[in-house]
Amino acid sequence: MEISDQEWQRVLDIWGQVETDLPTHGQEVIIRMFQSHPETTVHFPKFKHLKTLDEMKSSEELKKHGTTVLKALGRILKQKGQHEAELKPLAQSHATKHKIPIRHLEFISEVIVAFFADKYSADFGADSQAAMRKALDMFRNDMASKYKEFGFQG
Ligand code: HNN
Repeated sequence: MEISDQEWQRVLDIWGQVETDLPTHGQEVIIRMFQSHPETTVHFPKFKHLKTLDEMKSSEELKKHGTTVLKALGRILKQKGQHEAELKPLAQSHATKHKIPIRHLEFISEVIVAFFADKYSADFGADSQAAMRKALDMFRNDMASKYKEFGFQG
């Protein structure tokens, strides 16, 4: 899969806005994922007690986890595809320890694009959305290959 310099630029431009407040963005991504795909909550025993939207919004732990996820994703995206070093440890833990199906990585990818499109309607138009989709597709494909190296079919 080829991602052009211009496409990477679009991805990193929107990421610059996301990075102005990672905790708020991270919180929203995790909550949207839990709400649209409740099966993703099974990976998080520590969030099981969060039943309502208000409880999710008040959870500092959830916010902290959202920050962790977006920080890791930002580090990966900034490598513009040369992300082997960043990806490998994450693929290992998500394959062998957390056992996260690739389908769940797809859920969060959809959530990220939809949320940024809602929040940044002026700066994240169709071309930027397409570029972000390509970058997240690449991330997922490379995670899937690494999963297989670690013996997890994903
Ligand atoms: O690798 C690690 O285990 C370190 C913690 C971590 C990081 C840096 C996790 C993580 C955990 C461990 C949480 C803890 O120990 O507090 C768990 C249970 N993840 C999960 C579970 C599911 C999950 Mn993910 N992660 N993560 C990261 C970093 C990045 C990251 N994780 C992701 C998804 C979609 C899911 C399924 C719901 C996920 C993504 C997309 C990313 C961004 C690269």
